[in-house]
Amino acid sequence: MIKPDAVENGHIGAILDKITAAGFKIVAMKYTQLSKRDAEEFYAIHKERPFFGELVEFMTRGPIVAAILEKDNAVDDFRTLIGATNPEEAAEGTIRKLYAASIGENAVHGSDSDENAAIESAFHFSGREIF
Ligand code: FUP
Repeated sequence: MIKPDAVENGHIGAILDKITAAGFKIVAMKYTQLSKRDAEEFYAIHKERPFFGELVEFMTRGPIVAAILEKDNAVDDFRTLIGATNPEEAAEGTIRKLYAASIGENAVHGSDSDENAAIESAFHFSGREIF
């Protein structure tokens, strides 16, 4: 996902450019906005964490871009491309270093395993939206 902060700041094009330049193929994509219920479900794993309320508030405050990306070693390579969760710790040139302001508003989401990538893909897309 390209998160609401990056959308608000006009970074959709630059982020997609970095993603495709890094060799990812976009096999599904949509511009949409998460409801409170959507965000609570998507981030259910964090529901007991102190930042959960703020996370849901942030993720629902404006539109996002959801996409499914395909590449060999996609999960690890995408996490390398986006950088650490906290942009202050993200490597130079990573998407979060370039476009994120804080750990809470960190511009992009990437799946953390192939298993979660499949779950998150099904959360956003139906079979006929995937190419
Ligand atoms: P990531 O996998 O890099 O997206 O990071 P996590 O799954 O650990 O966290 C998911 C989201 O929770 C982050 F993108 C932002 C939010 N978060 C905070 O707001 N504060 C924290 O200390 C950790 C995560």
